[in-house]
Amino acid sequence: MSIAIALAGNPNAGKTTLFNELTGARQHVGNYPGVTVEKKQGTCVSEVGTFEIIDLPGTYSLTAYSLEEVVARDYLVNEKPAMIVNIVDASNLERNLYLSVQFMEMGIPVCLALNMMDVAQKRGIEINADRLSELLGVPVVPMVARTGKGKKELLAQVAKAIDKPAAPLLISYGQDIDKTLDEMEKIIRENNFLTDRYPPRWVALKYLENDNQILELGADCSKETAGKLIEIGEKVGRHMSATLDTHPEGMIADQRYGFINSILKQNVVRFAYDRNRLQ
Ligand code: GDP
Ligand code: K
Ligand code: MG
Repeated sequence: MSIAIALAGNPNAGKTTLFNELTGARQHVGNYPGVTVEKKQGTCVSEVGTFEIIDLPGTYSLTAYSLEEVVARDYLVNEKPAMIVNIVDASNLERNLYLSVQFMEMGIPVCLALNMMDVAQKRGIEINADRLSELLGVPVVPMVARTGKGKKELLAQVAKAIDKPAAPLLISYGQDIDKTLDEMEKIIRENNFLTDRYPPRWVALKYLENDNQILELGADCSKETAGKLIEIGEKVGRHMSATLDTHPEGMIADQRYGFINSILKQNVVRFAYDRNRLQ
């Protein structure tokens, strides 16, 4: 059996281009079970190993708002690929990392394929990939998927990182939410609530995000535990709306962006003087 690698990223980040580059003609197309979303799979034969690559639907987030997001998430949770190769558009880094952070929160090993480096360069955006890698704690490989540049290095990094377990990324969402997550996580663990499939803190986070799919699965698992979690979520929701004029979902998104920005500010991105544009 070859090692399964999920290729994931925002729409138009270059996923299909990289998929073709990695798998060549060794491809087949099917559907995800029960839905009409196309599932492209292919075999990548390389010096460092043979990998089964799955081209996940392009998404901007990992909520349950769209079929694509649910399909991508279900695949990751149920099939447990060895790794996610997360292709990001280097010319639009902040927005693309919003999805990356959510992959890392799930505790699946991630390798960032920093694609569109040619576009970034033309726009005068300089990215320190090593620094980004150090701060995120995952491999980061600069690429131009359209020309195949960086492919070899990507495969080398994937092969190197594949057996290293990844602890779920923990972001602080502010005192109110962090405390609530602690409380919810304890209940989730004590009751083995959905823990056969999902990391406990991730389930708690999804309850605070009002995630439809997890709410439904949770109600099927235990009405009593689900009820407790919803009550705790509503309590912090009322408190936050009274004191901060916000709600948990909004705060979680803001804090994810805050986390990303704090990383990007630490000598990761620099805007070079663009002579051509000014002349
Ligand atoms: P997907 O939506 O993530 O599958 O993205 P695609 O692979 O379809 O790529 C979107 C567009 O970006 C296509 O026109 C590609 O040819 C182009 N593209 C992909 N990678 C690169 C790259 O590294 N540099 C440039 N300039 N264009 C790229
Ligand atoms: K496309
Ligand atoms: Mg595509």
